[in-house]
Amino acid sequence: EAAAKAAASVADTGAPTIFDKIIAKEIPSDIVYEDEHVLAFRDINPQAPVHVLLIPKLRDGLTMLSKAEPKHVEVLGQLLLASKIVAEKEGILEGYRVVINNGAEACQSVYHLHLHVLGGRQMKWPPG
Ligand code: DGP
Repeated sequence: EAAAKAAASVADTGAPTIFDKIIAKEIPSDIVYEDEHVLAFRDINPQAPVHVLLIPKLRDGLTMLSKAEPKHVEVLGQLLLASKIVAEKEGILEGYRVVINNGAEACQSVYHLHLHVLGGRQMKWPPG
């Protein structure tokens, strides 16, 4: 938890993130789904049997959801639609959770918008 807190305190500087290297395939990732606009790969620190991260290939200022503007509407829709494709591929269509952590208080640690697609176990509510 201390590590998560430390990571979450990283500010939104707009600097490139590790996800740019994953998109460029400069560092390996376990890719689940990819199309022209989005990339889905397994989280390195899974919190459920299925834990996939879904990101726009072009960040375009979307370091975090709170930076969303009207010009992002299309890619935001593409991400939600792709989350269904990921859930289908992972066999969890009947129950899964989609999470976006926004900012340090929500434990965001990577400032490139990403959806967490979680499933494969009974999820709890409220989240921590
Ligand atoms: P968040 O806390 O919402 O910013 O989530 C960032 C997630 O990114 C976190 O669950 C761990 C994951 N992550 C960080 N670095 C890497 C990496 O190099 N590879 C993969 N596959 N996941 C990563």
